Amino acid sequence: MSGLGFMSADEIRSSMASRRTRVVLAADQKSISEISHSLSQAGPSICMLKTHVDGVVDFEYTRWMDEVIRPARDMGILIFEDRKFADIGHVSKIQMLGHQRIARWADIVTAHRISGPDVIDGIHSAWEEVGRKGSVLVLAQMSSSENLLDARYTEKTVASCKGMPGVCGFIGNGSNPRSIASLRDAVGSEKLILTPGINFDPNQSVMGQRYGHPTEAIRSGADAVIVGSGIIRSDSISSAAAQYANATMDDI
Ligand code: 5IU
Repeated sequence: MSGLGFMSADEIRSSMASRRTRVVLAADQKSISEISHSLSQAGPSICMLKTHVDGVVDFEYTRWMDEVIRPARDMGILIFEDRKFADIGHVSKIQMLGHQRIARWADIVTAHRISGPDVIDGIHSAWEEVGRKGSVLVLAQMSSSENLLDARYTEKTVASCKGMPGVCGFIGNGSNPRSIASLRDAVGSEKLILTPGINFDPNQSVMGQRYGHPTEAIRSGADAVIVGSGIIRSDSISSAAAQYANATMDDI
């Protein structure tokens, strides 16, 4: 459907390879300046910046583009808005083009499979409308306790989405190496697996989050790990980011 095509898993893999890190920074912070600061500190050690733009209390489009998006692009870092679209295709398109103008700056967005496969078309039709291309990561597992994405849901999600050109991969549960390995078996080698629920210290988890180790996650089949608190809540964002990056690249 998209005249511009899609951003493929291979394009994303080569972007990650050129940066020599498999860390995605989850910049779960409430102001543009905090996110911009984390990006400037962690930048050399990350391959993607993951945002939750609806949590940014002082969001303003021009500042967002100038202080977050442009610096990330200048560093060759992909922008990943973790919006978790879940509505019908048409509404997801409207949301991509809404006041935050996600389609204009995000290279990758997340979506649930729950509403049907048309959510993927809705998202791509928004990118097409603004003359850009991107890709969708579909939630196949979650890291939070007692979530409802059980093995059967995971299997159906992967089976129905792994052949879709507009899907570059899946989100898996980084807290459990066995879950990642079984997801990799189902996904095969072409599509990406990114895993949140990653921290050197499992005791740091709050509100039902669960954590696994970054090296274990990569060894079990993840292409990249998503790290928030482990980096942004540390005393030195730059050295924590470098430590996580090393744990995803060393001797693996
Ligand atoms: N995130 C999860 N678990 C999931 C999914 C997304 O933690 O299953 I899907 C997001 C939430 C947060 C980041 O933005 O990944 C993890 O942050 P911490 O490393 O601070 O737990």
